[in-house]
Amino acid sequence: MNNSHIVKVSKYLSFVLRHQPEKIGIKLDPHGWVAIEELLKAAKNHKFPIWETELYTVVEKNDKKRFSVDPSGTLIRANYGHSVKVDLQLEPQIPPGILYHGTVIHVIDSIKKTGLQKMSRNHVHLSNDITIARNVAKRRNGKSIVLVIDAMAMSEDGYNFYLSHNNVWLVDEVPTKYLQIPST
Ligand code: HQG
Repeated sequence: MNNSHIVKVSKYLSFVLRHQPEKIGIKLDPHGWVAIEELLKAAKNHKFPIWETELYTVVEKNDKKRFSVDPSGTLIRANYGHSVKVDLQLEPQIPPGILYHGTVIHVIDSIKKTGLQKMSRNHVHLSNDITIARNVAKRRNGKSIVLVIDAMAMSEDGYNFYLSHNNVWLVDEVPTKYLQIPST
């Protein structure tokens, strides 16, 4: 199975399991799960056939652990990154003192005004690893910048943090006062 094909399958699964399940006529349950059988059938009907072995390769080998299969082995969901409304049933957790967010300098003025917002997703995504934050920033066009978040203070002030299955920290927003923005 060649890697570029696996990347294509991963992108396709991200698209239908996070953003537009209706495009291929599937419906996620309230927690984001869908039957693997239904997903594979729908993908095939929409001219993107996926072998079951490919699907499991993507779930298991994916660099960012984007997907999970439930213990029964019959359901699949995306672990994070949704724009469709789903309740991932994550419990609030105490975050590390500091978290990072990678972005690009041309959105800094806007971030200075409104803080970090979830934009089209269900959460703002943060990392405890600055290298990961740098890589998130590099996905975008423009000069990268990494913001430092005083997660400890936010937590003490009552903001809930959730840890996704792949170590991405999720929060509803980050108001400006908790942000340290390096000068540009
Ligand atoms: C920016 C990938 C203007 C924010 C990654 C970001 C991540 C603002 C963009 C995951 C803003 C949203 C998520 C404000 C935030 N004004 N811009 N007030 N507040 N922004 O893609 O964190 O490969 O929704 O800085 O690895 O970049 O898909 O969020 O640039 O974990 O698995 O608005 O997606 O994972 O972009 O990335 P995104 P993100 P996957």
